[in-house]
Amino acid sequence: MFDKILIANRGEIALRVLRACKELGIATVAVHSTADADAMHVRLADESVCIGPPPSKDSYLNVPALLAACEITGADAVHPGYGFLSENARFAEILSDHNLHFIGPKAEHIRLMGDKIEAKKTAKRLGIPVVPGSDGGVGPDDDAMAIAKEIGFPVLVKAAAGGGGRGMKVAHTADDLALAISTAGNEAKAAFGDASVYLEKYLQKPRHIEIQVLGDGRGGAIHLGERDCSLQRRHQKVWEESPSPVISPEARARIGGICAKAMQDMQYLGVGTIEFLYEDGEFYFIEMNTRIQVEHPVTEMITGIDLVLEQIRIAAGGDLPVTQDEITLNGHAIECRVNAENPVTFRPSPGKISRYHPPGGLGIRIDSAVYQGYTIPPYYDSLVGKLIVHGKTRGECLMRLRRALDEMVVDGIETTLPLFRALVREPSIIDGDYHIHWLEQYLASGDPAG
Ligand code: MV4
Repeated sequence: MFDKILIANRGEIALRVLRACKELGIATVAVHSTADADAMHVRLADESVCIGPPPSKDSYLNVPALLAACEITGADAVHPGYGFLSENARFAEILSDHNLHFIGPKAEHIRLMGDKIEAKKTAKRLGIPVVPGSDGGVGPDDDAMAIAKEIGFPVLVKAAAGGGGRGMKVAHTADDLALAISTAGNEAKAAFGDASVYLEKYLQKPRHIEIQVLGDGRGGAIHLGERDCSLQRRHQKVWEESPSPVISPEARARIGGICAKAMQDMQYLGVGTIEFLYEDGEFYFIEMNTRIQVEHPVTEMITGIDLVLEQIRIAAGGDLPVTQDEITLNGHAIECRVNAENPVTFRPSPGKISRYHPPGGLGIRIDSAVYQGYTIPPYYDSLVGKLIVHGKTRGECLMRLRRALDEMVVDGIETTLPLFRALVREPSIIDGDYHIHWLEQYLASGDPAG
């Protein structure tokens, strides 16, 4: 097991990793920019190192500074959290070159899943259902029109180096195709330095269903059910829940089994999330994330498995905590990502939290690093904290969530709490009747949270 872990991240996930380390009896090193000197994880860590000024490129993405911090403190492993360097294969390799452990998948798997064309080819080869589309990238000499007509319009042009919604263009008819391909390619070249694009059948109103997997790197792998992350705004998840209101136990077992088998075949190491679009009873692979995700607590509440703790144990050579048959999915969990943003315009609202009262009671969890008097800096994401609620049923969960949202106080800044107080009372949400475009349509329809 590791002796000392450097947490190469900030905010709530840095605190989350720190908690797992403490429970494992592992010493902790916090790194922070000058803007995060008063952060909770810095206060609670055994040691802390300032790694630079506020801009991420000079601090949390500053590899030489992170390596120096490991050297100074004698850390033997690095946990990247999510975002920043968490899916940077080169960073994983550099750590290995310096005899440091990267708490994450093998670099080859990070790199493989970071290329959306290779990821899809791999998924298909491993028996994971994929969206109908081009077999690989679509180049200037390919007959893109013939491929598109084979797929059937509308088609979606996607950047190979994209992901998370970046570099996507819809071609509704043949007339739109050439422009969609050139626009997506140019934008991908500018954004990612790679103009490669591929085509997929455009699914009009799917849900976003992701499967949590855990592998030991030696051929053992399990799935931990799904999360429904369809409530998104501009590709930012807002509300995630498990189980999905529309996935049956049979569908869960089927797609979960396929994902677990694929991870066994890959000899995948650590936590991973396999993302699907789900429409008319069918799952369609779109991407795989090779990191711990923001919404991991939803799965933890349902399974009782500490995903970050297991991530660390498995990275140190440990076995899977349970067999597939030992996993039981209990009750229902919903996570609301509370952001320091105006609840109508979503304009960021950093600043000092003058009053902070988190809700409590049975089934209530707050993953947050803020406190009364804390100042949310303007340099990073606007997450105030994640309110995660568990109940025996979805109905009980919604009732508890409604009460928790009404109890929660965050003063001094604007937050998206009013949006969640409206959503939890919205009939479509109460019925679980929504898709990936529902939230943006709801927000465009009026002033729901104003
Ligand atoms: C799609 C799609 C429809 N059809 N692919 C957006 C980000 C990335 N995860 C893939 N995304 C999509 N891919 C096909 N073939 C619609 C989306 C999409 C989306 C997916 C999940 C959650 C929210 C979304 C919002 C807009 C578009």
